[in-house]
Amino acid sequence: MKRYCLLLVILLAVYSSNLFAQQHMDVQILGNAESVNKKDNVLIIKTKEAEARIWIYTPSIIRVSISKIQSIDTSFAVVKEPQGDIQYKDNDKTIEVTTSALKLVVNKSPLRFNFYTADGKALSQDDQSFGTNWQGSRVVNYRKLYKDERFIGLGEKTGNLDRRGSSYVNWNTDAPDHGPKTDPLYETFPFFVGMHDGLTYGLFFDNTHKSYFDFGASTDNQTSWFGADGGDMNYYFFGAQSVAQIIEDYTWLTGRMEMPPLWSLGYQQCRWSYMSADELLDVASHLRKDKIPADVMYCDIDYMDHYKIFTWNKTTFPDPKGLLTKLKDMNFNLVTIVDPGIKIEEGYKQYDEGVAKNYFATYPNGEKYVAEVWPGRVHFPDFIDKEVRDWWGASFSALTEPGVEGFWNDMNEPAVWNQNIPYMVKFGKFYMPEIRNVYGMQMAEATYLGTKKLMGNKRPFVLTRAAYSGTQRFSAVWTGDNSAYDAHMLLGARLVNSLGITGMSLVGVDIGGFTGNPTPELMVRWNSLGVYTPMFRNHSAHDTKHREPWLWGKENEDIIRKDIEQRYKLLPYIYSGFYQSHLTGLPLCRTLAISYTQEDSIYSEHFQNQFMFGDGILVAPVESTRLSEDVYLPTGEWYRLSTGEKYEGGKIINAAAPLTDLPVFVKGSAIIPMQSVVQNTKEKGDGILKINIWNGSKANSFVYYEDDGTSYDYQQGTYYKRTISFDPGKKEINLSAVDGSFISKYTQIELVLHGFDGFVKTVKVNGKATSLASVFANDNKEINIKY
Ligand code: MIG
Repeated sequence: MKRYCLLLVILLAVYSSNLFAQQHMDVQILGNAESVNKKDNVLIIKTKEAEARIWIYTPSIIRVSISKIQSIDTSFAVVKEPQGDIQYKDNDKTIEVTTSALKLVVNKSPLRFNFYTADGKALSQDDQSFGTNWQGSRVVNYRKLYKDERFIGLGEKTGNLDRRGSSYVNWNTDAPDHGPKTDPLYETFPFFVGMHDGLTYGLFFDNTHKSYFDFGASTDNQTSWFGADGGDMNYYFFGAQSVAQIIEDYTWLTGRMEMPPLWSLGYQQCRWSYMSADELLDVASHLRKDKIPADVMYCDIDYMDHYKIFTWNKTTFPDPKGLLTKLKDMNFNLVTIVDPGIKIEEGYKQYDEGVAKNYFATYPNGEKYVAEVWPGRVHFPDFIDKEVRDWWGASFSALTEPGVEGFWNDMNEPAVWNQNIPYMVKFGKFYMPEIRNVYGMQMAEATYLGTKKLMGNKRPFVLTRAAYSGTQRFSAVWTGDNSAYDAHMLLGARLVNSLGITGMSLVGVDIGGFTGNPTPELMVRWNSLGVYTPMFRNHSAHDTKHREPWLWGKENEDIIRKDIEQRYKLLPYIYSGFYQSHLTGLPLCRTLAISYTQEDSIYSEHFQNQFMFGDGILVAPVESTRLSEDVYLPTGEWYRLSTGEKYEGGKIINAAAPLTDLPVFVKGSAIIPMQSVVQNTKEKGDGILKINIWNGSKANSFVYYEDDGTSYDYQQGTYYKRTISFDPGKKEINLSAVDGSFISKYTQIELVLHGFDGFVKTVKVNGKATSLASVFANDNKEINIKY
């Protein structure tokens, strides 16, 4: 008994000493302003614990950065500098910074940041008690949560369109088998749009550490907050009063996409893996034989020699150049995969060079970090270093020389078996947790800039799985390993739309679902949604059934073909849509929250997957098991694309949704340029551009854009651009004079009028009566059409 008691006493002692040994990480809250100074274009406010700096980037973008230590001010995302000086009023208790669009009122004691519209309406404010604070190196900003405040954004995040009541972590992660609620996934976009009281604002937290967002996920909805494990409280506040303008401002700051190669917008056929050149060519020929329009074939990891990046398997892919020539003859482009892990093997070029030049990640003592991925034991290149990026970029000659023009960057979270890269692993001077979220983006940058150099004036296509804000400058993204079930298809639509808010326009999901096997119905339905997905790729995992269009029975193949044909008909519209992304950052797939921000129904779980595909088309994704579905049509006039049936918006309608006809609607007054079916983007076609206009009560216009689809000449003015406008009041359609020196590949323009009263058979073109059918595309002067 005595012994027993002693043991108890010892145990208790050990337990309590542990308790006391535990260190509190006290919260340190940003305190009172002690000095206010302006240096060049920065306003600097010092408190006892930290220094806050304020810049005006544009009248609608103000940056605030609060740091405890003098940190290096660099960004992977931001490509712009402040455009102007900063003026401020130092009042007794506050400092006011005013622009034509925004007013920032800084409370001095304690230091809190409150944003208003220029005319004084509250947009977003610090929580007055907690504001910005620290626990050790962790920095957090608590904000006031407005009663009806909604939040959208954060890019590739699962969950609902309206993120109110949810919390998220940014920590780029390989997420196979993720479900509709899994978090985090592969990509980090710490940018959201907040909305309340009819107002809008945006906030970009440019911090690459592991970060956190909480949109009132706590009881009683007390605050919303965001923060990171390290780094500064460094954010850009956007004050534009429309979601579209906020996206335009955000992509002004973080950059916009260049024009993608036209071929990348066609149908893409992928598989993990086509195991040999012969198998790949068989599939390509089969697509042609069955007249399924297609542009792209893929090589997944098995084309390599033992998964060594920049090599080809000599047995199964013995003649890369021959393969590429055969594909080219069939008008196919090839995309090959590359992973970041470099196999540890003496005699392998990239390994030897990387070791010799010290290009790989290390432990703090300089020893190289070893991980295990597909090739076995590997080292990881330090893509944060420009010299390493240049070296990586130049290595692509092994792929560009035989003629590859597309480069798929996988596993760049980076993924390793067991997912646990020690926190002390260093990439140059950075520890892994500081740069993990930008590693994939830096690999994509290296890939894009390197292949662009190797390919001369041709546009490479780059696709990456991991990403950070700004990735749109270099690459397309896809949403990783999705699964073959309906809820995942709907999630895919939300992910694509959410990525659009954060600047990523060229986005895809694996059509059909990567893991698992879709039912034929799901395959058909998902393919029909793929038509309206910016990047249209059919892809599947090695242990699943093949997914090519002819494997679902003749009837289903016919539906799949017809849908893919629809994609090709829409290409003139889609390409013009990407031109819009290039110019303004507005994505091709737009959540309804962009244009119908104030309509409550669009945020309901039932309608949140709907989106606009470009300016004029509304798409309602429908599960494969449902043959009719409730659709919310926002305020305005709408037509069903397939039937021409007209609807008054601001209402819920029940839409027929057979597998042959996904509910797709066109907005009244929409202008949609289309073409006849072609088998691929290189096929010449019949030379007719079909400008479809749907009747409507409002005047509308559309910028039609065309260029050679492959080179960078458009940056020197070699494009064909004209504004098409429709004015129902004047009964007039106008094509502006052509801007740019490119000669359109179309020789005729056919006007196709939908929903117009009576028969519009003849029109007056520049005053002369002529048939509705045709005006000349190569008539570069203004064309005025009276109907
Ligand atoms: O460990 O390259 O998400 O698209 O097919 C899996 C094989 C590695 C993951 C990618 C998937 C690709 C697969 N990859």
